[in-house]
Amino acid sequence: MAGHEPQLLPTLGCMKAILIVDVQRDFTEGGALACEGGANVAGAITDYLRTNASDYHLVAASRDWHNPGEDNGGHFASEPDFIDTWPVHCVAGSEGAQYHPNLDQSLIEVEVHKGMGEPAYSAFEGRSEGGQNLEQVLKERGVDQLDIVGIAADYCVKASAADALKAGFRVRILSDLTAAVNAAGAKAAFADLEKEGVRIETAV
Ligand code: VGL
Repeated sequence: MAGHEPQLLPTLGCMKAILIVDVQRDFTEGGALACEGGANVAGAITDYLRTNASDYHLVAASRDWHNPGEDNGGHFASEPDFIDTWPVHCVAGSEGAQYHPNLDQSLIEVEVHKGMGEPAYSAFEGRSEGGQNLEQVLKERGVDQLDIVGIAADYCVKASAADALKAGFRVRILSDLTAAVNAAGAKAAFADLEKEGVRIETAV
């Protein structure tokens, strides 16, 4: 019998990646669309990744990357409502679009940009340098579980988690590694996502 045992372990279906959503200067204190606690979250993500790197097959990140000199499909407004319209933020190549300095960007292996000429809350709307979308990037690497952290909990983290579920990933949000536009909005978003099957946990 022993001679008939397969040489390779069966795929156990636990190839895990982490997605860092929009940890950019403009979404942190002093930025155009500052979320309270954003700078701390950037540092906490760095600490978490340095300690837990071996848990992850892939570290991916998204950046909001809007076109200069236009309203990006109505996403920018001079009198924003902070629900559907926003002040100018994360213009491609600008200082505000940079990763927050507390985030160690050397830990990021794949990046997608989103929002070029359009509102794009979900990282799954983004493209890598090679033109792949995030789902393709993750599935090509055999990833089936995705942890999500970043900013803003109630917008881009929420939309990314919903799309990750739709794409068939097992999804977990590490809530203490997120910052929100509106804390009550994030709480409601997490409650909705939990009902859909997203696990809401903490890193520490
Ligand atoms: C975001 C508002 C507008 C986000 C992006 O990254 O969550 N929020 N654009």
